[in-house]
Amino acid sequence: MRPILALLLLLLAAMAPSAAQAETGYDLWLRYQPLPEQRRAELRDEARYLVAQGSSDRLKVAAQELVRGMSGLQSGQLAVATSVDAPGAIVLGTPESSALVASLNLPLATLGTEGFLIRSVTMNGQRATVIAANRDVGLLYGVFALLKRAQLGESLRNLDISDRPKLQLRVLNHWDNLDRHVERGYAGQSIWDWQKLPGYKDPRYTDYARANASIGINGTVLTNVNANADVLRPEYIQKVKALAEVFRPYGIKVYLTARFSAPIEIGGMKTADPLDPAVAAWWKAKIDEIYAVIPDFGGFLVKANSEGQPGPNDYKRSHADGANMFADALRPHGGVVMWRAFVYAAENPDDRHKQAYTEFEPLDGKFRDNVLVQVKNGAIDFQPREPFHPLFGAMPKTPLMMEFQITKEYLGFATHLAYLGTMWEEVLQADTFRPRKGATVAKILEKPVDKGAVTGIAGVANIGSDVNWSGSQFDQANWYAYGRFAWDPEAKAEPIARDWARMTWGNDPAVVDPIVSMMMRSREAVVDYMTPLGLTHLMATGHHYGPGPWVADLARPEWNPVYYHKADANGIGFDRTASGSNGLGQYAPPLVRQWGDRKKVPEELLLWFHHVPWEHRTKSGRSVWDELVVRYDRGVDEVKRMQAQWDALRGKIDARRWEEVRDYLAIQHDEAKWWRDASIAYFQSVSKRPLPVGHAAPPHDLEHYKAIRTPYAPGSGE
Ligand code: BDP
Repeated sequence: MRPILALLLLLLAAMAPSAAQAETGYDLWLRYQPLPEQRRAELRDEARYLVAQGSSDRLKVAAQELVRGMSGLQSGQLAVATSVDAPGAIVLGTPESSALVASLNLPLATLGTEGFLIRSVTMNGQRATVIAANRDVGLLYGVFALLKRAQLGESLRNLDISDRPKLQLRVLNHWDNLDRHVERGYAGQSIWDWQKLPGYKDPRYTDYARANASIGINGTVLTNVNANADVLRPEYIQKVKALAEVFRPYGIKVYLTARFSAPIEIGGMKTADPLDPAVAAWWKAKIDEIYAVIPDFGGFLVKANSEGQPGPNDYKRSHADGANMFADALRPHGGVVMWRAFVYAAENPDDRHKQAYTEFEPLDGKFRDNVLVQVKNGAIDFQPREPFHPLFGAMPKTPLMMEFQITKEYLGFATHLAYLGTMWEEVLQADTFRPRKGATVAKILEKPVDKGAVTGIAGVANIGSDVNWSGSQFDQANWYAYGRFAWDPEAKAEPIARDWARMTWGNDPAVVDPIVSMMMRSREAVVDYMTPLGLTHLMATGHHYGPGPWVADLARPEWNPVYYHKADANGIGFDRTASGSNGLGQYAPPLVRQWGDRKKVPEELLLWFHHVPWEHRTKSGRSVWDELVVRYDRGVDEVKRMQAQWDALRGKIDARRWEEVRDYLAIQHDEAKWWRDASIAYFQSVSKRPLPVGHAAPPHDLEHYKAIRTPYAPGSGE
């Protein structure tokens, strides 16, 4: 072949869109790849042109996204028109912005400010699809809903869809520092390039906003809960303003973390006492200053008197005193305070599980109405499995906000495939029995405590500067699922996984089915190889990378894994019943009865609530010791199964993403084995029992595992 021709062919091959093309994961679930030929032709007929009526920035970005998405899926530019005079129009507008929409008299009254309606209609005698909403932001959500249908290869005919979010504040929490280090981040540096802001607005910020809008996220806290007061300085407020401008058309508000001692650190004051009028005045002036620059600023997230952060307790004031000071200054601007309930104190010898409840429950009714108390899903700390936090249902007069951790600090960082949708569904569907049976965590979050009271949810982001955004292809699913649960806390993990898989990897069932099955079993695998049967917090010190169940020498008792498992020659587990710490007593009576009984407690919570002898019979008939070993092995085996399923997808998925996942699964397998071997070696040194038949001894002795050091693992020094 002549060289010129060869070069030309090479160039053409590089340009041709195909499944074999190297995808990086940057496009997330918004890939808009051409659909298969037949479906593409149908879609061209269903969506032939766009008529967007209105002039706002939000309508503009909604229209842009629709054109971008449909053009990609149809493999041809979607036309834009000003009137409906041929079949196949997509009409976009609110009754105020669009005469066409107004003429239809659509039932929009129940859709609120963020809901939308999509309907197949006849307009000017032509077949059309209308996307309508009360406000422009609803149009954006409607566009993404229609695009999702199209991405899934579903028909756009005979549609009658309406939807609205069940929670008002659907927020990401970035644990990002101003030097771009992300606390517990496994996806590179912070995406906020503070040094180049406000002058340079990285286009990535827009893609971030698009991705978030596509799943209904409407707020983002830009900075770490372990806060730095510098972000409140005027030059940083300008940088925050620049981000707010990028996000505004996408319906996303910005929030910041407020360092409680900021009046001292950047205000030159002697005190940060919330009841000192000069302190309150300083915050009021600061808040007024922010709103003068960012009129739709969302408010503050505050971590106070927790893990060394300053707070109102430093001045013998309560959390309510602290939160209310901010709330009063924010209220005139419509801002909120998200006040974290994640507190536990070194000086407090009581079970860590109990401390947040003990401190916050008596404050019910004492917070201003623009305060939300933000509660982690479980009472300890984002572990692979925890029972729901006992505060849910226990503060009926206070808006409680759920806090999930999307970044997998305790579930294998970026490399382990662990779909968190199943964990979140488990927590959200848990029955609190408060005030009565059926009051699930989801229902408590959804129901405003008062008419007009605010509701919300927060997720600790797993987003960074990595090209694939989240550190791994599969961790994108957790960002996606978080948005879906934030929109509808009663959603189900399986269909969410399926939607994500189809949009991310393609609609071929031979690809989707194995991926969904891997995802659905993945979190339980992590539980099995890290913390089976209700064990918890056995990770190595500081960075939490790898096992450390033997650690017993840290200053604070509750920093040591031995505090959580309490294994000794007789048995294992934390007695939280009335004979122990009575942490269980913080739950409603039906749960106290069920979980307090060793025979009735779900086995996955056994060692969370009970200290049982090693020979305690589990449901399988095996002793708890044997069952522990069986579960460690089950976890490792599950990872092997995932590897086999993934291997079988070779060639069905673009090579770069496939190889990345293959390599990550290999790392996961090695680390699952490390967890299993080290944990068994340690617990056997305590239980002094033989391994059940058919289960191999760890290849090394305990000293070997104890000697493993990974001082530079992400998270060291945090
Ligand atoms: C812990 C993390 C720590 C966070 C803390 C929090 O290890 O980095 O600062 O949660 O939520 O799990 O405040």
